[in-house]
Amino acid sequence: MLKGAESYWIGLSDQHDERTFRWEGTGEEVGFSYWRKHQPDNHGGTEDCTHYYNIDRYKWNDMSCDYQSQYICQRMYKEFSSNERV
Ligand SMILES: [Ca+2]
Ligand SMILES: [Ca+2]
Repeated sequence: MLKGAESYWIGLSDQHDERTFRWEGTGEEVGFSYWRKHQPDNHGGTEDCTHYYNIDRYKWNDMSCDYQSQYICQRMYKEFSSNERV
């Protein structure tokens, strides 16, 4: 990951219909787009979730959903362990 960059997931995915990005929850098609250049590229054929970095003008990139759950688990673990120390 780029230095100083934080990644944020947005609830947008094309898991059910490749190349059609929908909001998770409502299932509505996204009415606008703010993709980075050359994205979404569905890299490796497995990128169905969307995130952005707090740099690069917050532009979107599609990324593997597996990575998303991993990231969220790590975050929760960190918060949990820091609470424990207090
Ligand atoms: Ca995809
Ligand atoms: Ca991508």
